[in-house]
Amino acid sequence: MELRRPGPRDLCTAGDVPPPPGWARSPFVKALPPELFTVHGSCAEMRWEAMRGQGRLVPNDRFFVRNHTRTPLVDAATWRLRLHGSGLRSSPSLSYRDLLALPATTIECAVECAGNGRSFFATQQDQPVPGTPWRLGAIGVARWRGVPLSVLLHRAGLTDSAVDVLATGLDPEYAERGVNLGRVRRPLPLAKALDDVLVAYEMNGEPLPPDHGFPARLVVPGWTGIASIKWVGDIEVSATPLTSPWSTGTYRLFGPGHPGEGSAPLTTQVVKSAFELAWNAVLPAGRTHVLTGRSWSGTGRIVHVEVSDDRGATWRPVRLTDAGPSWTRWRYAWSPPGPGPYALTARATDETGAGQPLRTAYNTLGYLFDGLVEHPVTVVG
Ligand SMILES: Nc1nc2c(c(=O)[nH]1)N[C@H]1C(S)=C(S)[C@@H](COP(=O)(O)O)O[C@H]1N2
Ligand SMILES: [Mo]
Repeated sequence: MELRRPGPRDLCTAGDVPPPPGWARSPFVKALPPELFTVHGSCAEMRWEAMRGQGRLVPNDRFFVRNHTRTPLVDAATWRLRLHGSGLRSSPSLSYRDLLALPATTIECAVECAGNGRSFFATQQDQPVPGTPWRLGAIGVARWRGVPLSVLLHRAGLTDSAVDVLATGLDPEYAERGVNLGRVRRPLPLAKALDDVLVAYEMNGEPLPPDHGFPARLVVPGWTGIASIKWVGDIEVSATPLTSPWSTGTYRLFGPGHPGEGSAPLTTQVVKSAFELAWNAVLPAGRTHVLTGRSWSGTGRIVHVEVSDDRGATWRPVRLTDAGPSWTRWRYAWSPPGPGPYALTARATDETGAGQPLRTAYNTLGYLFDGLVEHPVTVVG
């Protein structure tokens, strides 16, 4: 299998990862215009105002990117997906054409980084944490088409003793503080792997874009984004439990209230809400503004959303305009009482009763922020 090198069109952005020799400086392939994205090193955050007027799905050109290093350009003609391990009876190796010939399904689902909302630990809770300082734009929803992972595993012959499924990406090895952690990989328990996980090769009706995992990636519904391994080349199925640095050293909750080795590895996402509005938006006074937004959860459909413009003193229910399997869109006609600075807050509840607390319980790596976000807006007379 060969990795193609980016050409001259892959111009330099704000990448902070030294590229392998011969590679362009940019960790990304797609264009990241500033009206659609905020770039944080090798990651690109979606601007929420870019979703106003969009349908249910986040178009591929504005879907956030979370790269540990850089987007590899994988040649589909030589790519193979290898399945192997002590939990399988055979060790098949599939080509891109083999994958496309298998029974496929399409799902609408979110990919959301575990660190989405992380910056609010520092800005709202006075609890600075390391890591990419996302606001709320480390989420995207797409229609993913691909082969259920269960189909691939059953065809390869699962043994009765199989317990864990470890997918590994083809992007460069990742080093942290001088320690090479190897290729990005993370085990999934067999039950989840057989439930609703997809080996996706299409995103919103197009072949997966390079930045989102071409030629194939996992899509793990409801779970933190790290489970959805991009550029997958290898899937190990094991009869003994597997770990990786992404299931032991990170993507757990660490800190007060958690054991020294951290919580169990993160699985499902939490409840969040966002306005489709620029950060520090300026709105004219003396008018009603139709505010639009979305709320979502990794554990169930959103059933209720309300909005406050006075830091939670009073709440008003919003109109849910379209409740889908991924996120729920809503709108609220806001008549600001007068000019001045405001903090707009939305909070949602899902069908399991999970909601959004005033503050998120602190954890040292800043995961699973579900607290109330104060979105700053200025109304000018
Ligand atoms: N191989 C590989 N897979 C990966 C990553 C990565 O850096 N390398 N990042 C993970 C993380 S942390 C997230 S949040 C999602 C982001 O998916 P996206 O870039 O398509 O939005 O991909 C996951 N899969
Ligand atoms: Mo992530």
